[in-house]
Amino acid sequence: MSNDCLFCKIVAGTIPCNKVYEDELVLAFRDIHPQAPEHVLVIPKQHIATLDDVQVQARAVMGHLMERTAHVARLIGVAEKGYRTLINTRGDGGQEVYHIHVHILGGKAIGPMVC
Ligand code: DGP
Repeated sequence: MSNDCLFCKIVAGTIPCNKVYEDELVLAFRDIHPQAPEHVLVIPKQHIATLDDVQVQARAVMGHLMERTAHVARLIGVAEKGYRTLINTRGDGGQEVYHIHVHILGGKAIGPMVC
């Protein structure tokens, strides 16, 4: 846990969230500023700042994060029609919260990537 990390505080329960799914390794909750009808963030409970900070030792938790992301997409009902997953990394990648998270965006046709 990192004391000055917003998402670590959500994991610890000191900041509330609209929880969708939780197990021993990951937490999924609704994004506070949704960019689609369904917008959920899936995070590891372990503090990892960015995708660039993922070490070999975190392979198991990252594999679990991806498998559970698909599970959460099914839970919120977007799997059948499809959805976008996104990990923003550092400044040019548009990352605002430095605790790695997968965005799940769905509930509408999102269309091709535009940068
Ligand atoms: P990113 O730009 O990839 O770092 O996305 C961070 C997301 O986190 C952004 O879509 C808004 C969301 N967010 C920021 N603060 C909070 C919060 O306090 N609660 C929740 N649920 N989401 C937050």
